[in-house]
Parts: sequence; structure tokens; C-alpha cells
Amino acid sequence: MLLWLSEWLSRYFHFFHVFQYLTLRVILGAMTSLAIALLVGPSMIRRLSFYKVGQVVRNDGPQSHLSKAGTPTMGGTLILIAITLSTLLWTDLSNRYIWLTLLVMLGFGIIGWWDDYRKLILKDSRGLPGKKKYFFQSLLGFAAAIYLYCSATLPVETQLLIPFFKSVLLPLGPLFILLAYFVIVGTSNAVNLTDGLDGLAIMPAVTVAAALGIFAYATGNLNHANYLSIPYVPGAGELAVFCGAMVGAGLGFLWFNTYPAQIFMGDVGALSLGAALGLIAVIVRQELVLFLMGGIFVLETISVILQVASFKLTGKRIFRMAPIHHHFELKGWPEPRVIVRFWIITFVLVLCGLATLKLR
Ligand code: 57M
Repeated sequence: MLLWLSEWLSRYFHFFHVFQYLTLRVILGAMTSLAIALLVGPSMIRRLSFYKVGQVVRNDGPQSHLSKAGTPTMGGTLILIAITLSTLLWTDLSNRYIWLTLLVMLGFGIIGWWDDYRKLILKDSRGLPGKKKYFFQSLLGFAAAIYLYCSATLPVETQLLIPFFKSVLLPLGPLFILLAYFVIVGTSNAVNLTDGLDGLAIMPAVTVAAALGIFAYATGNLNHANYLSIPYVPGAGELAVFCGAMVGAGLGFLWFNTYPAQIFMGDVGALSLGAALGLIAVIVRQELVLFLMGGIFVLETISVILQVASFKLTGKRIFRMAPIHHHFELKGWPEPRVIVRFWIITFVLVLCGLATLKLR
């Protein structure tokens, strides 16, 4: 919105041209969402506590989690409000990728919100039944994937980029729809599984969003894309502003979610952030790099798959408890140690992901 206003004002005052710069809008987008999250956060925590929207903690998990019962949750609403407002203010609203990403993020947010609402307010411990939740996630995931496939104008928009190789692009044809669907829905659920310790999911989400912002910036700029030998996707650059808003909102949320957490994001936050990251990776053609940079999300998911498979097939557990962060807690690691080590791993993986821009 402010982009249009600045365009109009720049006819009269040259200074307003400065807001046309993508990099400046990325920074302003991040600052705006950070400010919104920091300003609204305390009143949201008070309101959630007042209405007793507090976490129910299962007693079969690590004992240290019992003291977390009653922590206000559904804090993802704060993240979504901050990202949405900042995006509406600082992006080019004629850009289709911005609207698609906003709609998918908010759609997954509604699914998560519905689940949280049933668990926390209607006190239905099952929440939204798994099948229903998966059905709506799939509906949105497929809708986004089909839209991207049908509206693609360049071959690169549906080809799979192989990192570390120069210009190796596999034509996917209609298989693109399946890949995009798995990346969107898979990342959404993987972030959800990771969200089990204070700040454990949000910091990797912020770091990966920052890196995807760099990819979006380069992918949407013909000169940078040619120089780096990555696909050029017209319009994708605007997503850098969206990523900036994600970074700001995520850091603002972390202010309150850091150990010991004053608020949890709930499914409303975890499902929506994951879906947005997955979709952005698909648009900027970096699905495999997302897999690398989001290695912690992948590790958490694989630990659950292995644990469930092993338990069903042999009756034995591989880990003391899955997802794997519980395994380390039960080994005696204090919670902050698990969290910060997982963050460090993410930083390293994100650096490796960014290195693919040059190492090819
Ligand atoms: C939700 N939810 C957290 C909070 C957060 C298939 C199975 C592995 C699924 C898995 C599961 O249900 N995962 C998804 C994880 C919960 O946090 C809430 O959920 C939201 C995210 N969706 O925002 O609202 C608890 O996590 C802790 N937490 C923090 N800080 C945070 O910032 O400490 C969350 C955010 C909170 C809080 O304690 O209550 C969760 O873990 O439930 N299930 C599991 O994770 C369970 N694992 C399990 O059953 N393992 C078995 C299976 C795989 C065979 C095994 O290993 O033997 C464990 N979860 C819990 N207790 N709570 C088991 C025991």
C-alpha cells in the first residue's frame, strides 16, 4: 500500500523514490513486523491468560514440561497479524506471488487455529481430527501447487533445480504439482513437530526465511540470476519483503517465546509458518536447498517416522522419545542446551544452503 502511495508522492517529492528500492522495503518490512509483534505481544499474552487459553501438557512427556501447563498459547496469531500487516504495507500488491503466499499462510493458520480452538477453548483433547486436518492441508497444498503449475510462463518455473551443479534443471511436467504439494504440506507439518521446546521452531524458521529472502531477491532479478546461474522467476523478488516480514515477526515472537516461554505459538503459528516457507521455496525453485537449510525440521520428522515404524514393527523404540528433542531432554540435556545446539546446526545448514548460490 505504501509503495503505491510513495509512487504517487514521488511525482511531487523526489525523496519518495527511495521506497521503490526492494532492499529498503525488506528492511522496513522486517522492522514493521518486529515493532507490531513487540507492541501487541504483552497485551495478547495478558488477554490469553485472562481467557485461560493455556497449554494442556501431557503427563507422559519429559517431567520438566509439567511446569509449562497453562502457558498462554495460540501466539501464532500475533505472528500472522504482524506478517500480514507489514506485507500489506510494504509489498507491491499487484504481485501474484505475494497474494498466493499470504492466502496459503493464512489458510494453514485457520486450520491450526481451528485445531487449537478445539483443544484449548472447547477442551476437546483430540483437537481437529487428524484426517480432517490433513484433508484441509492437502486441499490448500494442491490448490497452490496447481495454480503455480497452470500459471507458469517459463520452463524454469516447473523444473527442479539441483544444487551444487551448474544449470542442472530436471523438467518435472505435471510431477511438479506433486513435488510442490509435498514441500508445502511437509514443511508445515515438520515445523509443527519441531515446535516442542521454547524457541526451538521459531529461530530456525526465522533463519530459513532470511535465507529464502536472499534467494527470492536474486531469483527475481535478471542480472543477479544470470550472474549466479540460478533460474530467473519474474516477480519472485517481491517475496524478499514477505521474508523480511517473517523475520521481524518471528524475532518479535521469540522475544516472548524464548526460554522460559511466556507464550507458545500453537498450531496456528507452526502450520502457517511451515507452509509459507515451503511455498516460497517452491516459487524460488529451491526445494532441495530448503531440505538442506531446514535440516532440523527434517531430522525431527525422520525421528518420528523411524520411532513409529520401529515401535510398530518390533515393539522397540530407537529414541527415548520422539520427536528427537525429547530424546535429548530425557538424556539429561537441559532444555536451553537442546534449543541452542539445534539453532547452531540450523545456522550452519543455512550457510551451506547459501553457499549453493556460488558453489556450482
Ligand atoms: C505437536 N506439541 C507439543 C504448543 C505448540 C506422532 C507424534 C510424534 C506427534 C507429536 C505431536 O503431537 N506433535 C505436534 C507438538 C506441545 O506444544 C504445543 O503444540 C504447539 C505446536 N503444534 O506451539 O502449543 C508441547 O511442546 C512444549 N513446547 C514448549 N515450548 C514451545 O515453545 O515447551 C511447545 C512450544 C507443549 C510444551 O510442553 O505442551 C508436544 O510436544 O505435545 N507427539 C509428541 O510429540 C509426543 N511424542 C510421542 O508420543 N512419541 C512417541 C511416538 C512417536 C511413538 C514415542 O516416542 O514413543 C510427545 N509429546 C508430549 N508428551 N507432549 C510425547 C509426550
